[in-house]
Amino acid sequence: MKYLAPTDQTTDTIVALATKDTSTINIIRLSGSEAKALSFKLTSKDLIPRVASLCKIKDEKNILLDKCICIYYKAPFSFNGEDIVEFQCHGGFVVANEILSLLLRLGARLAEAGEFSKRAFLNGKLDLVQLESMAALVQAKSKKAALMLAENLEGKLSKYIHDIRSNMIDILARIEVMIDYSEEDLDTRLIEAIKSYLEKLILEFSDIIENSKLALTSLEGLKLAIIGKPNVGKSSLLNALLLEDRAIVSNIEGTTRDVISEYINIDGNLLKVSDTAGIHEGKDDIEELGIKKSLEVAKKSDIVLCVFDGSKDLDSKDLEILKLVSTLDSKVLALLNKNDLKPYPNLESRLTKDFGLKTLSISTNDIGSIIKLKHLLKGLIEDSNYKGVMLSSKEQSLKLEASLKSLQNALPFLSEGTLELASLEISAALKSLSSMTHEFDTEEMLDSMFSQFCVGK
Ligand SMILES: Nc1nc2c(ncn2[C@@H]2O[C@H](COP(=O)(O)OP(=O)(O)OP(=O)(O)O)[C@@H](O)[C@H]2O)c(=O)[nH]1
Ligand SMILES: [Mg+2]
Repeated sequence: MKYLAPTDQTTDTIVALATKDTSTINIIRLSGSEAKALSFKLTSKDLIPRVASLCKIKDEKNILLDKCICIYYKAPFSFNGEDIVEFQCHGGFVVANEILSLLLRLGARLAEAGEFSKRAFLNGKLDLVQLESMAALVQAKSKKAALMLAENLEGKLSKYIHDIRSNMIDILARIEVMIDYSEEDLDTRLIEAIKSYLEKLILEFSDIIENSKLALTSLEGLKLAIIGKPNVGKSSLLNALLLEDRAIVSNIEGTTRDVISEYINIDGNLLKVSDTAGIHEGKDDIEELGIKKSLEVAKKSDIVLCVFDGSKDLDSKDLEILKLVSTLDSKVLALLNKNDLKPYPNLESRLTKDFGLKTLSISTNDIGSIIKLKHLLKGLIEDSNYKGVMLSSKEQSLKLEASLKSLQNALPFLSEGTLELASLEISAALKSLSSMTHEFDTEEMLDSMFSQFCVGK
């Protein structure tokens, strides 16, 4: 990768604990021009780059603080392009803090939040996309999101943006040259080629934005709501999914009054599951409030499990709920519970054919059907076969949307031959796209223009 700026040897040497002090092993990171010299004061060892050395750490009074593994990364071949020394010391509260204090006494400064990464950005080691991906990776609550973020950290999205930027710069340079031609001399084949490239980009960008939606939601963990009329077994289902008696279960209608939420892990994907109050005509204000809350939770959920009593016919309450479900944007799965009882005929086919719902027959008492349900949920969470580029933050999504909009605006101007206006829109598209990784530099466009064309004017 191109370096934006050479490593600034005059920056402070910063230090921080990279792990929680409750870990069994703690890592202290020291970064900056003095890192190597400071590590020598602690270890009395001339550390060899990228070699793990077992070192005794002693303080100014020669008191042994710890025996730990030290690794030296020589600039610029480190995470942030500076000299870095990592101390892998013993865990717990005391040892790491003693070493940290010693380094501070010897002249290092406590790093501010994100300062190691900021230096990585300033030294051209990571672009904005990679920084955002790294920050999100630490927080990711789903396997799919983590895999996608790891790819972006490796540079998948950055490369995609970089390649399109180069093409857009090239297009802009060509348009700038054409602007000076008279209308009759316009290269219509070139304009057509530019139009079809922009149309392809518009489709690609829309696809990326659409396919990134679920991935972006799954960064925070998906939300699942269990809804249905009273007594169908919603709370029993929550307990079965959790493998514990979290919610009160009884055959009295309206047992659950408030929303109960717990997290479950489905094959590496964290899912926030909410059991809700049975939806029906409430008998009192509190029940009404509970039902209102249930509906709100259902609306905000990514997945809704709509539970029915599979041993009984659908009644007016079920039909009300089915009407509600048809208005939701969430993925809905209809569960026919109590399949240990005699099933009501044709219920499954009615839900499938008349209401277009995916169904599963279960019993909350039967672990086999809960495993089947978890399997189906895994499919819903990881449903897309999309293998293209994924965005790793909502900000990136907004920037790509802005770029897409400008490209759409450029098309009619190209068709009309009003190239100045087309150029303005493509520049705006380029600017939005560029801001995803780093700021757009007009010099780049000029370089491209002057290097490729003999303008001669
Ligand atoms: N036979 C059978 N009974 C079940 C099953 N699941 C739940 N039940 C029973 O159905 C009754 C209602 O269960 P809950 O889980 O409290 O139902 P709910 O939908 O949460 O009810 P509300 O909180 O009142 O809305 C209880 O008596 C459960 O034991 C099942 O798979 N089979
Ligand atoms: Mg309940």
